[in-house]
Amino acid sequence: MSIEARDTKTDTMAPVTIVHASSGAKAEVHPFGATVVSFIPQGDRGEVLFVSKLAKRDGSKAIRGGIPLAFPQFGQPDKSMPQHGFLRNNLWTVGKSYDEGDEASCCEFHLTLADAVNGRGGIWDAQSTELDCSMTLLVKVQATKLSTVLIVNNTGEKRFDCQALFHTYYKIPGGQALNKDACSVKGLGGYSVKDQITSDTYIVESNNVEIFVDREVDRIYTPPGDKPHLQLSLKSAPGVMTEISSMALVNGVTCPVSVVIWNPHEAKSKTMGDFDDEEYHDMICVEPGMLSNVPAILPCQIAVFEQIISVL
Ligand code: TA6
Repeated sequence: MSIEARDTKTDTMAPVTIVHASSGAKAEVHPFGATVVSFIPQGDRGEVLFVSKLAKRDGSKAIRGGIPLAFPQFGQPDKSMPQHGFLRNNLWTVGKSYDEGDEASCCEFHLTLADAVNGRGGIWDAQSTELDCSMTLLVKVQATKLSTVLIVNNTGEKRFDCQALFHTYYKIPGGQALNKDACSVKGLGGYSVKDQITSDTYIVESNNVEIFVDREVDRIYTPPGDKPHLQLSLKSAPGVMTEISSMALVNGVTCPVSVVIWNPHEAKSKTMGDFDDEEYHDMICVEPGMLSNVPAILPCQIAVFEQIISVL
């Protein structure tokens, strides 16, 4: 494995490249937000993730693309807190890197609550919080897999409720995100759906139901009780498949994993300064999240939340 040389003293914002030597697969992680901004697996698939050409990479705002991290909440129910929480808008520390035999090449990233100096708000406000926690993101690169594991350690004396989500942006080649034959998601049979645009609610009839982008899509899919682990497939182009799986443990107990599917489509794209007006043709977000029925993390306990992206 190799981590490309970086001058950690002067260049804390330099991205880290993790190379799985035997396969040539590699990932790039930006320390700002510990945001994975690239995954190129072995073979001729090329780049799996999408990052907007207008994305800010200077720490002025969360990176528009790759795998931004949402915690301690999804969305912005409390206006004093930044949208999707404070992990993606703070500078993380690059930790150790190591190989797991020839199986995987790994690198860790760390953030303590005290280091999260940008925008916390709510019960996490720097001036008043009684809570404490520390975060580790483990990024594992294998020949055809990328795994991200978010570990939240309750280092304080009080329990706290939270949500966590991998806000993963997938690249759709050839600008075909709105082509039903090129871009779709399957495998969510039995999930209950909340459409954030229309407020419609319904149940996905079967795993064969194809979910595609025909307008602004912003939907939360919540698993039925017997499906805590997420396992779905994304078609990015005819014959180009990605398996996405996710599981979570809180206080050592399985926590259900929901998934958000989002594409801003034309109108919303025009409102985002760090996203080109036409880039909605080039991406789809498939976002595993610990969003409902999440137990409070107890003092001295941890949440472990993993997303595995496997290219077929
Ligand atoms: O994941 C869907 C969503 O909550 C959308 O509502 C949209 O706001 C998107 O996240 C992007 O949010 P951001 O704060 O990154 O612009």
